[in-house]
Amino acid sequence: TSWHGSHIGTETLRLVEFTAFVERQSEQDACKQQHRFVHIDPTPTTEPPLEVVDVRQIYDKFPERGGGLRDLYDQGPPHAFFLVKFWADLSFPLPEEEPGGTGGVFYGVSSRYEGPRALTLSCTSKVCSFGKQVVEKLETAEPPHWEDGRFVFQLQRSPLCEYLINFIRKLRTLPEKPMMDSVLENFTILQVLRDQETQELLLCVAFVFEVSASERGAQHHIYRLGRD
Ligand code: MYR
Repeated sequence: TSWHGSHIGTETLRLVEFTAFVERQSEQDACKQQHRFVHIDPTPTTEPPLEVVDVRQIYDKFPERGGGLRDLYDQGPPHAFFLVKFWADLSFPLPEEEPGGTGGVFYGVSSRYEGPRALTLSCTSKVCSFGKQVVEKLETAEPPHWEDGRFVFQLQRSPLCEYLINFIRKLRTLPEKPMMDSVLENFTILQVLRDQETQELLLCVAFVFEVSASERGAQHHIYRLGRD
């Protein structure tokens, strides 16, 4: 069926674009320098269908019970569950904020979704360390606008939580990629998108991470989550 394509989405909601970034407003030139840690861009529809990963393989990377991944998957619908492996690009040339400096560094995340229904879209993000939730962020998308025959939902420039900013800063101080990757083995993020009024689950995306080899830039691979 049409929604079983190569993208993150169902018949009601599709992820179009996702970016986590850091930006520095330079004082001399009013221009912003942006570096993307991770990025999912609008995918061409010609790609092959997604491979399936068994959701049980990643249960222990997230809280399981009490609204965790196992409970969520039990409630379904199963075709709304996805896994994204990111190879994050942490090799940005921006200098860290100097102590006592003017700051001017912004860490943010922007995402865009689309679908046929006008609804109020809520997004819950759980940041997990060793499978335990350390941060939870609840947001509501801007009211959707109608564009080219579908509704477009945006969560623009949401500030990254302090925990993640510090995590990225510490990760960058590690000397080698294998050390960063072993820290990242225990770091995951779970996002759940719902229709705020009905609480219907529209999408659930589990994120796992490695760092990219510096010359390759950010990469990602998308899977669907299944269970037989
Ligand atoms: C928050 O705002 O802190 C929670 C929501 C985070 C959304 C996902 C951000 C992806 C972060 C990528 C950072 C790369 C770490 C290796």
